[in-house]
Amino acid sequence: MPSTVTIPRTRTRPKTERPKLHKVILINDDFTPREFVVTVLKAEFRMSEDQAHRVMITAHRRGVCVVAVFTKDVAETKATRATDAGKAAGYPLMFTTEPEE
Ligand code: TYC
Repeated sequence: MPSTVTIPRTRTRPKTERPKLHKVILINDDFTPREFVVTVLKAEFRMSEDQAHRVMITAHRRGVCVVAVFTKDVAETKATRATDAGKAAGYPLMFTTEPEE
């Protein structure tokens, strides 16, 4: 019978970490009409008129507003689609993403 005992030198960490969420951020500009911003927020982020108006007016007053948080892929796809909707209509509307702390 073998008389040695092997003790693992490294500890296995339980895999409970969730993927980091990423914020979609709406940036204010001086050219995109307010109503267009509201329309994009409703279409791309499934917001009600009321929610979309609140987010738009916050970005308008403060410069930026967090729209929502998603996994990295979803946040980037939605930010790109929403930015492209502005571009297609000739507006400089801009959505960016950043990881949550
Ligand atoms: N500032 C724009 C205007 O006065 C409206 C606007 C709001 C544009 C929010 C972008 O992210 C934005 N027409």
